[in-house]
Amino acid sequence: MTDTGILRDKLGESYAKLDALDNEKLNDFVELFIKHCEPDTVFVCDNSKKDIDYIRQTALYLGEEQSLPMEGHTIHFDGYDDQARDKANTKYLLAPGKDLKGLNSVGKEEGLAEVMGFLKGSMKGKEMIVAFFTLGPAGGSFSQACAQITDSFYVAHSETILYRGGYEQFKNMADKDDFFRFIHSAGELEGAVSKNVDKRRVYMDLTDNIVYSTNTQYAGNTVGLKKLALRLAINKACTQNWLAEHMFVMGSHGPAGRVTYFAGAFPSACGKTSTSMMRGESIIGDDIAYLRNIEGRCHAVNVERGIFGIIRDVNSKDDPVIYEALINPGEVIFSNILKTDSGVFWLGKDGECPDSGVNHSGEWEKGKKDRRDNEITCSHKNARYTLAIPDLANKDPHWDDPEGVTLGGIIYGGRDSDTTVPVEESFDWTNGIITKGASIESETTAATLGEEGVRKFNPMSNLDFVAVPIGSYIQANLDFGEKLDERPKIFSVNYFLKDEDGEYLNGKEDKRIWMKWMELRVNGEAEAIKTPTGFIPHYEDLKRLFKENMDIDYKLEDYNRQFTIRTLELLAKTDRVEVIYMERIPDAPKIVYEQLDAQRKRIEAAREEYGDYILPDDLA
Ligand code: SPV
Ligand code: MN
Repeated sequence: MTDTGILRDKLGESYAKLDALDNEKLNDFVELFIKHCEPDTVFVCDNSKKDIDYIRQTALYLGEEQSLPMEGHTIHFDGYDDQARDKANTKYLLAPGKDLKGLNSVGKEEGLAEVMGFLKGSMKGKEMIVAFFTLGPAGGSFSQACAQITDSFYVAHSETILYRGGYEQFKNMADKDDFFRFIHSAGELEGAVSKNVDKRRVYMDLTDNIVYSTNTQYAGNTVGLKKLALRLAINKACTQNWLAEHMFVMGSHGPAGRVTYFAGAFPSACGKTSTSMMRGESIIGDDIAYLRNIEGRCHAVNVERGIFGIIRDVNSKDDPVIYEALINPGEVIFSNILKTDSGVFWLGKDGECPDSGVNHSGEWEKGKKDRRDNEITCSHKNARYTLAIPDLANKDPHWDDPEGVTLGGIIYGGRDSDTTVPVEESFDWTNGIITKGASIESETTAATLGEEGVRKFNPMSNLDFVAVPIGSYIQANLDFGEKLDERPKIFSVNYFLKDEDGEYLNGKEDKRIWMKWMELRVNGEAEAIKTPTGFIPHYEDLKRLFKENMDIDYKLEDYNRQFTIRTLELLAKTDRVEVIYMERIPDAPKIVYEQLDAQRKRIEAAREEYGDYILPDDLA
């Protein structure tokens, strides 16, 4: 039974807001963490403008954010060693008898004792915030209720931008027990940042749909509705024949006003947001999508309503739409960039970087080094901006449709300097899921702590978030497609091919052309060349698309270099992926090996006939 005495006492004026939701499980959750974290006061956010303003103002008042000269803009700093998702300390709490086959886990009892130990008394002297959101548009088949408790006004503020308010949904819930719960405390602070990052933990309990996060502020570790909820959703989706994916959703604008919808999964910092924000197309979401079978067709929604995007290299040339949103008035939280008296700066912004200012390392000047003698750049490579999609000029008219949009295509991307072509269509759903999605290897980036540039296996770009054994997750993807009457086509893209001198083989905006080609393929309006690994574009089609869309004369020589079938590298990749499945994925479905083996045989046969490096024309 909930102790309404302690709730009334700590919530004060907020009590009526919680009471109106009439939800015993929610009251118990709030009470438990009031007793455990010992906040001075508790604020309940009912998603009214007044409450959202209070959260924003308090983030400023407490110094978790600072205001900037541009109207609506604020800046937040995470601690110097708290700049990315902490994969090592993000673990599933494993109930006795459960086996997650290699996923990072800790015994439930032991893990709970540890994280609850860190949370004990963690809100003394602070105010606790209780806030409600929904994942996916409210009211449709996709929507998932969530309750967040946090002592960070920056986290709560971010959530009011990134997610749809859920207070009303909590009032009208059909099943009052069906909500995800997130408890976060930044822990002890030093200035405005988490002091004890050595005690940073993100522990997830899949049985109770609750996530515990502490001693961190970086949004990927703290904003419950983002990557923490994705893990809970993947677990739920796998048992209910839907998919929770690390995907953008966007509209690609084809001939005669036609719009074809695509979802795309790319590892972090591999061009996912900039693809979804591409010039000339329209955005629905940039990071997380749910996919459902609705009357035999694949529907997708953006789980979020905002973007927490990487700011590095966002400039007027490469990302004009985002850039405009970042240099004009409107609500934006910048994190971990450089603040100066004359404005803000980040790596790759238009203009010259100032010599000094304040950044995630404190007072900064050019050449400053950290404790490990590494030069500190003006902004962190994983520095970000947070803004709302409804504020964007290029939002798709269907961005908030309760039943989502019907997908024509699914795209898998990755950072690959030497193996796969810039764009390729798979033979069919099964082939695409296995040889494109489940075979992604991507060179690591600054979005997670650790070394950069190492080729890492990352099935569906979702490895960091998969909450069920990988084999079952792949099987769930296969089954999902199997049950559709109309399947989206599956493509791979690679923006990161390099030549022998390490120069990129493609311009940053070439992806616009790959998108146009995929749009035509989905609608049966372009022919293709069959390779051992799928279908690639004809030169003439790309030449026309480059001219029409970008006024570029695309050279045959460039096409040949980009679309050469690199059989040696492809064979090596096929072998590497097979070994990974054999060694690390004990529950891999048999079809994985069958598909990889068939692919190897096709590559070998082509190699025998045409040589190690095959020009597209040889296969046409
Ligand atoms: C990513 O790293 O994939 C992101 C940002 O989208 S985070 O919130 O850190 O997950
Ligand atoms: Mn992401």
